[in-house]
Amino acid sequence: MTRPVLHHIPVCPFSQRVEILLELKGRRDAVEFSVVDVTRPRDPALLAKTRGATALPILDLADGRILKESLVLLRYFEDLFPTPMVARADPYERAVENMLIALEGDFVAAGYRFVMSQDKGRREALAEAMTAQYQKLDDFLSWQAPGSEYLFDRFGLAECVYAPIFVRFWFLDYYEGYDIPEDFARVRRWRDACLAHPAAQQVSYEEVVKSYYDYAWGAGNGDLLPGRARSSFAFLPHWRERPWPPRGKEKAAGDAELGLVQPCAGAQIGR
Ligand SMILES: N[C@@H](CCC(=O)N[C@@H](CS)C(=O)NCC(=O)O)C(=O)O
Repeated sequence: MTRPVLHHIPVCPFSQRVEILLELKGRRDAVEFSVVDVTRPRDPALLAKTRGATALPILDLADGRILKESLVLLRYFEDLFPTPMVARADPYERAVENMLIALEGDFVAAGYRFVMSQDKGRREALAEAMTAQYQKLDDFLSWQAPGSEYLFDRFGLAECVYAPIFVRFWFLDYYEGYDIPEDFARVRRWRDACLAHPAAQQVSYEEVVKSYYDYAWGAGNGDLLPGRARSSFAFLPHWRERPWPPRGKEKAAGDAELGLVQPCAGAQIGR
């Protein structure tokens, strides 16, 4: 049987959500994960599947049917492979889980806005906006699950949603010197438990820092920064072979300093 294909950009947090869910179900191999090179023009065949939109991930069910939106995909796979259940079975508990998941959009947006900002004068306000988001999560977890690590007794659907975002927000540590303030111990404990879970180990700190260099200088999704010929999202040279970029946002680095000079033909592609 042909496997469904999940098309996603490199280091995509939204596709990692699905990867974690499948991992928890022992079904990681049920889906083919296909990385799209966002530094090249989009393949017209893929554009046709997304009806002209460039946003990914999309799930191609290999029979002409397409699904998108990571939260929708999570619920699709939860229904398709009902055991073991990752979401809560009890209707009340599922509603509590969904209340926490409902906070993810603003949380994600605050972190990306912060890392992509080039305006030093706004740094404090953006850090405060990020902290306000963590405060909301801290308050919610202190209310619903004061004594545990996760929202419930195990890593569940809410953790699938947030863990990849906590992973991406390592870029705030490296480029903005920002971490969750110590006062918010409950959300720190949750974040640390999510990051440590064996099912959420697909992406390393090093991969995030090196790949998201261009985001920290204001260019997302493979866009090219002035004076640069290669994006930090380029497949080659592989991120492991590149040096660590300069920390912070003091001085922009060029392709050579980032180890992004075009390698010889025939080199290997992939994670
Ligand atoms: N709400 C979407 C977000 C998807 C999204 O923002 N994808 C980004 C990459 S991580 C993207 O495709 N950006 C490129 C674009 O929009 O053209 C989801 O949860 O799946």
